[in-house]
Amino acid sequence: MMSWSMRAAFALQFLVLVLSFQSVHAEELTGILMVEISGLKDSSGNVYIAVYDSDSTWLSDEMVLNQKVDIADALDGDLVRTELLLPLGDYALSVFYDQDGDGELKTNFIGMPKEPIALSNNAVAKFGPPKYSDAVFSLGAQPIIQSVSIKAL
Ligand SMILES: [Ca+2]
Repeated sequence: MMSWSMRAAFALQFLVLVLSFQSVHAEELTGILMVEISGLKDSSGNVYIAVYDSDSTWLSDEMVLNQKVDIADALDGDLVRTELLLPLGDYALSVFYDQDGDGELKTNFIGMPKEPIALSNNAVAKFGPPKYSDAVFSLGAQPIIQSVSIKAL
């Protein structure tokens, strides 16, 4: 029969094992998303990349991540390149160039963007707002690149 202290030692070892396994597991679940933006006419100011993970939050303020990117810092030739680390899963991106520098996407009275924008998969609006299902992509263990072309509507 095991003594109490032996049992405690076993329990502790098991706990350490579980915890170390979990941390390894957590690292494996982070994916690398490279975002490449073309079509910018300015080499200063910022672009914002909003990351969404569901249809119900798509294009709302409830993004998973709202990444501000300094164009001058991220410029590589004609492209703005940046790298995002995200848990593995399905995402859609909305990117805009903050022309007036207020940190927000300027829209007109019916909600149409008045600053240059791009969506992942280069999804476009057809009869109404752009759809999450057109912009969604899967981020797995292998790094992926989303190349988007920013345009004024
Ligand atoms: Ca703005």
